[in-house]
Amino acid sequence: MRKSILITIALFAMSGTAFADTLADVKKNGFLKCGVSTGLAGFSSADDKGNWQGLDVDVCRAVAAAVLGDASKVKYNPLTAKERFTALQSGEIDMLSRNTTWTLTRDASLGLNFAGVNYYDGQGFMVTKSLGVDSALKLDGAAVCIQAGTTTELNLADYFKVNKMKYKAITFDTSDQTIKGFEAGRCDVLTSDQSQLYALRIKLSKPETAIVLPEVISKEPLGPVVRQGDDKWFNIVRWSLNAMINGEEMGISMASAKAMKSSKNPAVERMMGGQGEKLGLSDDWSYNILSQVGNYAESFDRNVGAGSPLKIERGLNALWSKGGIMYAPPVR
Ligand SMILES: N[C@@H](CCC(=O)N[C@@H](CS)C(=O)NCC(=O)O)C(=O)O
Repeated sequence: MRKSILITIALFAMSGTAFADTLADVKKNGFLKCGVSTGLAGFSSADDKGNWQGLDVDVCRAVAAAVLGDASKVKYNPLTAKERFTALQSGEIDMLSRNTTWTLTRDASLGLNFAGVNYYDGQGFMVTKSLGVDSALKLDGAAVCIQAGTTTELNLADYFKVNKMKYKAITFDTSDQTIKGFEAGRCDVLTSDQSQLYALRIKLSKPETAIVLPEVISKEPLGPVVRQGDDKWFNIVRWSLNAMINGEEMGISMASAKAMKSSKNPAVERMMGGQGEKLGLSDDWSYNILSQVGNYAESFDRNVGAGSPLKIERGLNALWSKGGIMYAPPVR
């Protein structure tokens, strides 16, 4: 009995692998189902009219531009940290682009694959100035506001253990609840990925009353995720992101994309045509990304960088050729 159940499960899994064709599904639907956060400024958040924007949203838009020729053909599905992987596993979404950290466990035991990194982050702490603490090492005994189902929970436990400190976790489901809990004084400190601390701080009624402590206690490479067993789709998501990063390196922007189409530079020529068929896409896949969504620098700037309220510096997320570690393999 048990054996037959196992065989059934194995066959089911194999058939899922053999027949999964997310590209065909997306084309048939005429839109991309993209999993995002429930609302995190700069990364994925919706305005009053329900228009989504952010660095993670731009990865969804890039994939829609590559596949459907139209960056606006995306249906956004807001997900909490706890819900996100199930939504992808069950097929409710075609891809996840939601400040999600690439780890061994997530890559190897959830039936999912990370297609790249669109933001190199690290976990930090935010406190009110009035707490009078200038280092995370002075947080022994603190009550900590944190979000359930995140790597943040695990890193926090490790950090306090290694430094022989105690803490009390006050757990929430969404970032909105977490920041409200912090503002209401439910905890002494809020911990999350550093970029998110800045995104949350601007939601406080008096942002200047809170400070981010200097310690960065983990590596949080954030990136888009797809289901295992559909390599064609995996490649499309991976190379849509790579097109944005390579676009920055080659200086191809929303404004210059059209003119760059007739460039005689061989690398730019390859970038703007001749590669689509290998990915199962039309030849203007990358032109559609760069002309409609823009390159990585443009997306970074308007969503989280100098042109946004967050004003995050490029830091690690600068191109490898400019002192950062953002590096995409070549289009050739
Ligand atoms: N990168 C970490 C943390 C991700 C996470 O969900 N962080 C919260 C902390 S603010 C968040 O972004 N929430 C957005 C939401 O509630 O939808 C992970 O992948 O586990």
